[in-house]
Amino acid sequence: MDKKMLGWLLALTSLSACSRPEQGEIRLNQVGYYPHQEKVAVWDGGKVGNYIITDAATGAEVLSGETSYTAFNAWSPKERTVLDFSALETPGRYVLRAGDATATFEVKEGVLSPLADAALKSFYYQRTGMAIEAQYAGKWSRPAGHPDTCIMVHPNAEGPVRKAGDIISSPRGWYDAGDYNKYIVNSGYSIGLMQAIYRLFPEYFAKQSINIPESGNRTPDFLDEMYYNLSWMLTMQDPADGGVYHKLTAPSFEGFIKPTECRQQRYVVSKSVTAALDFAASMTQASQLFAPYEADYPGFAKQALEAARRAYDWAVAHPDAFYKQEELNEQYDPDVSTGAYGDRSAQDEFFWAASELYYATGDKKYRDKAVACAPAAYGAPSWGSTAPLGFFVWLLPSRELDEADQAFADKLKSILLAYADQSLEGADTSAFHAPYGDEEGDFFWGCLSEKGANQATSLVYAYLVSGNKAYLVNAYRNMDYILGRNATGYCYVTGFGAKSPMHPHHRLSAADDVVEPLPGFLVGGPNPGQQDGVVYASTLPDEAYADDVNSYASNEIAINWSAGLVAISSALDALAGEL
Ligand code: 9MR
Repeated sequence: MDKKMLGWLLALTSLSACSRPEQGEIRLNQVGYYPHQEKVAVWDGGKVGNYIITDAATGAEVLSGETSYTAFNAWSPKERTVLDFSALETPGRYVLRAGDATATFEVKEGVLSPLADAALKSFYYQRTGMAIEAQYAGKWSRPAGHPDTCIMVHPNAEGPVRKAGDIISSPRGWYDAGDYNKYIVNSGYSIGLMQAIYRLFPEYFAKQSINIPESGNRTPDFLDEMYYNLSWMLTMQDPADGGVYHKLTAPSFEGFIKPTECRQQRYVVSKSVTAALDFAASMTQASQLFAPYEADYPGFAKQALEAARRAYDWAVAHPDAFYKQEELNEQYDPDVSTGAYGDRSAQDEFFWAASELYYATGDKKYRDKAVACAPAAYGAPSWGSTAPLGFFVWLLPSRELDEADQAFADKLKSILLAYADQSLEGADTSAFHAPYGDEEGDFFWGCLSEKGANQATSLVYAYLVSGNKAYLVNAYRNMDYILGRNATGYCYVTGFGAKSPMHPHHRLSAADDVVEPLPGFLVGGPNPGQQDGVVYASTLPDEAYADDVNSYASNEIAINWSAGLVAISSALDALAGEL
């Protein structure tokens, strides 16, 4: 081959190398962006050149730009490149093209409204003891299951009057998760988190309509849905001493059968200090929030506060009554192997309950307890860590405080803001451009809600008490992560986005005859712990996720995780005008 030909050949090869598009995938928020929201996508495939955005209908180019930065996570060999197209503010449907990939997205006012509605509606689908009718549930209608009118008092739950084997009625309420049991700790916490957000944006919730049987009454649908579970919770209090049963459960988890096919006897099981306090705190909130709705719920506000005070007093008298399933199983039959929601400290529950009771009643004994139990640091709320809900009641923007209370609230505020500042560290240059998802510790059982959503809700609170917009911007970033800008490319809410979970560990979804899972549920998310023994496609912390019905450690749904989704999607939808 002569030199000239060799030159041509070399030129040709380099030309084709240059024009070969980079291979990778685009990860973005599959639900969409508000017009004035920061808009970022991530190129998952190394470095990439420029991007272009075209109108999905006409194909006309509307924006092109250069990539912003590339980043790695310590645990992953993958390099990611961030594309910022925030300049695009005109509502519409668009195609983003980079390298060899395209992704469609939407820019829209009210873009999270359908998601916020669906997240709240997911609680309706979880209702026990009533038929879920087609006019509200469409193809997901089902007959009533678990009436729970013949519940046995477990030998470990005897009280001054009720004895082992007695039968009580404890109907209504929500199924906890993928299983069919009802747990007070998780119920109280879930309602508490959602009601904390309701308090911030009552006008937002007053307008919300989600087509449930109570939609025609004068009470916001949000409160109607809370009441369905609160009314069950009231039945879990022993009238003789005010103590609250930890859970209502079958001895073991049911198989993947329909609610109507379940045959196990159900029991109320052991009173506990954490159940009593989560009950007390959420009932106290409810007593305030339902007060304007006496016409629909006569007497409930008063009843809720009385029940709360009694449960709180029981907790004060039994501060060490922790639920210890294994120890109980050694002493009593039948053994119970369902969810434990066990805890080793009730200080955070005391702080939350006492804070709520002080706000509702002004009684100083609650204030003293709240001050005594106040934590020195802040972490995102979860079922086992309820102190943040106490912060929220002290820092309620509409609340008026005297000087001493203001000084205490200011201390809490500085603790919350220190957490918020720390959360933001590195977020601007992280691989997925969000505070969440940049640390190995961000991935565990239930992480998407307990860290992703609840860190964002904490940032929303930090924004409301400080006015610092950076907190708000970063709250939306976590939502982007949950809705698709992440390492697996899943939009982790059922029924939303181009790629979402189809096989959640959810008995109601798996045992019905509908292909699509019930919509509006946020799955647990990547969890390198893999406690379910399922083989996941990847063991990298942020990719250890399996859309597999057996994967209860990464792909279950649960009311506390839905509560996190209700909280953040509603808050971000309510605050979009402030972007
Ligand atoms: O959310 C709970 C998680 O923090 C625990 O690590 C896990 C194991 O104890 O249990 C989770 O809660 C489950 C509950 O015990 C039973 N219903 C399903 C819940 C979600 O997996």
